[in-house]
Amino acid sequence: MANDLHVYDKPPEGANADWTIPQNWDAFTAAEHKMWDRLFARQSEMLPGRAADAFLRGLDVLKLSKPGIPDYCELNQRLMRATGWQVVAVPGLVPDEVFFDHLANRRFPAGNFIRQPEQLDYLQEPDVFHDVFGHVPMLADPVFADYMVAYGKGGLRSLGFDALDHLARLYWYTVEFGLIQQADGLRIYGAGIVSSYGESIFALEDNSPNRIKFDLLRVMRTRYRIDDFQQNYFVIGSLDELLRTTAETDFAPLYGQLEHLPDIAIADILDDDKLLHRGTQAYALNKA
Ligand code: HBI
Ligand code: FE
Repeated sequence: MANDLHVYDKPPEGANADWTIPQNWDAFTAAEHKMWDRLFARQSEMLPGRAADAFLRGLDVLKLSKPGIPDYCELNQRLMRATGWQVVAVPGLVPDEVFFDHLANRRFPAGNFIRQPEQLDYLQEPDVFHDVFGHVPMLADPVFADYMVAYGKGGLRSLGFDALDHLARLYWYTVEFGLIQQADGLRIYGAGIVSSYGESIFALEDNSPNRIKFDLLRVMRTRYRIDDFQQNYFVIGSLDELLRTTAETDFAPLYGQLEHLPDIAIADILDDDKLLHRGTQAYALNKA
């Protein structure tokens, strides 16, 4: 499948009204399956001791170590049994309301193409490796699975509040780039990290980024970058904490508060922050 940016305002030719398409697993070439295997081998080797227990359990329960791009018929049987979620194929990025509606109904939309060899470390649009290897293992965890449903429902409600930018930051700093404090140390669970070789090491071990205890309002005020490693990571104490602080919070008053609070610049540290590590920002400064 072509690998240009798929950003449309209506479902493309051949897609369903909800933007899903058939995975058409048989159409993936041997080279595409080999690309998956190459990325899988590189990531799975470095994740023990770095990825959250829930992520590693998910890889195991879903049998993602089977060679090749996963066939969703097979994957979904295991995922359904674990948490009632399923993976559906989409051509690429889908509109926000479509995305939220899928999540609210326990469907995770996954890009139906795989990166080219020259994009091994970075691509802008989520491909099947980022979406399935990065996101789906956590969806086999019952608590995280419920968090994602709550996020989808919250997303649909936010559309009436003009609050999408704030809510997107919550997704960014948890689902994509979240860290978790386990009893045996700091671990990664965000899909953007676990699907990236360089960032998996950087997020945990580099002195550059700030590591700050997760706070819902703080996160929703914090800008982020999409072009390079993050300058901040937010650390949750447990998946239960994450689910509780979001599922039990009425976001409407928060949105009201946020209207009057300024955004926080990417690497700023506030007096109220519970800092686990004050970043040197050496990495970002070297590039500037
Ligand atoms: N579409 N396929 C896909 N994947 C995403 O992660 C995604 C999307 N559309 C919108 C969207 N994300 C954003 O609304 C969220 O990141 C908040
Ligand atoms: Fe993602």
